[in-house]
Amino acid sequence: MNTYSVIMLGPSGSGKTVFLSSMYKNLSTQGKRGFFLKFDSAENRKRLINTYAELATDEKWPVGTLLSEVSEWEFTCCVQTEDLSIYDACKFVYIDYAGGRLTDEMGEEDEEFNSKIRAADTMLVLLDGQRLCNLMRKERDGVIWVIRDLSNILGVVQNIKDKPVHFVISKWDIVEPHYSLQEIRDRLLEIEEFSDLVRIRNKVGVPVRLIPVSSVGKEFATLQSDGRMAKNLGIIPKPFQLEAPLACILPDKIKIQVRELTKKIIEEKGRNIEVKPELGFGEVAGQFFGLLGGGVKNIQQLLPEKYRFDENVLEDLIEGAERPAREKEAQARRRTEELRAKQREYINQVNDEKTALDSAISSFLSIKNQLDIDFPESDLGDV
Ligand SMILES: Nc1nc2c(ncn2[C@@H]2O[C@H](COP(=O)(O)OP(=O)(O)OP(=O)(O)O)[C@@H](O)[C@H]2O)c(=O)[nH]1
Ligand SMILES: [Mg+2]
Repeated sequence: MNTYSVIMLGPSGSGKTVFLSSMYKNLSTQGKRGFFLKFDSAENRKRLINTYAELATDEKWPVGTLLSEVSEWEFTCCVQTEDLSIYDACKFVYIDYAGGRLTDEMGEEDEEFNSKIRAADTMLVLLDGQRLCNLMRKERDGVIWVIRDLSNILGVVQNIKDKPVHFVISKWDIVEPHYSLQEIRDRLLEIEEFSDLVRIRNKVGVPVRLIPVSSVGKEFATLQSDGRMAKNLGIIPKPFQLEAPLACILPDKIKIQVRELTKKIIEEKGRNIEVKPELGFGEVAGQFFGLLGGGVKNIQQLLPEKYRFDENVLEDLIEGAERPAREKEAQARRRTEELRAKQREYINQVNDEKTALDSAISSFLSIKNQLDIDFPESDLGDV
């Protein structure tokens, strides 16, 4: 089965473990979404479900991940058809490290950690919403976060230039009443290390996003004046947008794959064409089709096995990546309707692993499109 891996990076307390447990709980049933996640290992399932139960019902928050603990969570993404048959589509592996590994002095180079990063398909970088609030309010904790935590993480991310980077703003429930995503984005881009990292990726066409999420939703937690996060145990958690980072993995990977293929073919053919940094993705894809002749079918055959999706799905993925991030709202809404209709079509055709994956991808595209509508500033491609 195709497996896509995500390495989670974020300092201690940024919300990685809580995010994972809540994401799993939230995505473990299909609902209208068109896919769901299941665990192969009963032990892991129990561990994550227990963390979630603790999160939702105990007075205390789940304890931080131990330095020695590296958790790899393997989820199978499944699709259930109208006659209730279930098909596996692909696997997602999330690697959760103790945040302390990034920020504490570890002595020697952590070779295992480095090789995990190199092997991952996507980087999910948690930016702590609470610290972002400190930063916005010009508080000392915000400065400490920039100098110590953010700088460390960007140091790790900057060495890896070929993977999508999803900056996930955690604890959006406590940020949202005070600041908009645009304000947070503007403030982050004032930090040179951050804006440099984004610009370098934009030059080589590697997607970078800023995605706000909340693992508990509004009203569940209240930030105290001493910085403690108190729970309101009478409130049921209503997680917000936890599916968005997962839904962006494959659309963003395809974007990189097509650009790389274009470059390779141009080189092989010895053509005197340049894949210029300022070219939009649509133009790159256009060059590509022009060089090859024929349509998406050619791309399909050249892609690595784990990205060789159905032609129509690839077309949707490419078209989705081609759209300017801030296209007109009416147009984007129309596209959502189209994608939903397609999703229903795909789900009716599922009869094996491959068609299940095609169907799951059409669900991912709907979610990604909704993110583009709700938070057009989430795509950092225009920086
Ligand atoms: N308000 C709010 N608080 C959150 C949310 N997610 C996490 N928190 C708070 O942040 C704390 C740390 O979350 P963890 O998931 O344990 O952090 P971690 O990144 O796994 O930390 P380490 O395991 O130490 O690396 C929690 O105990 C909560 O107090 C959220 O969505 N909203
Ligand atoms: Mg943890």
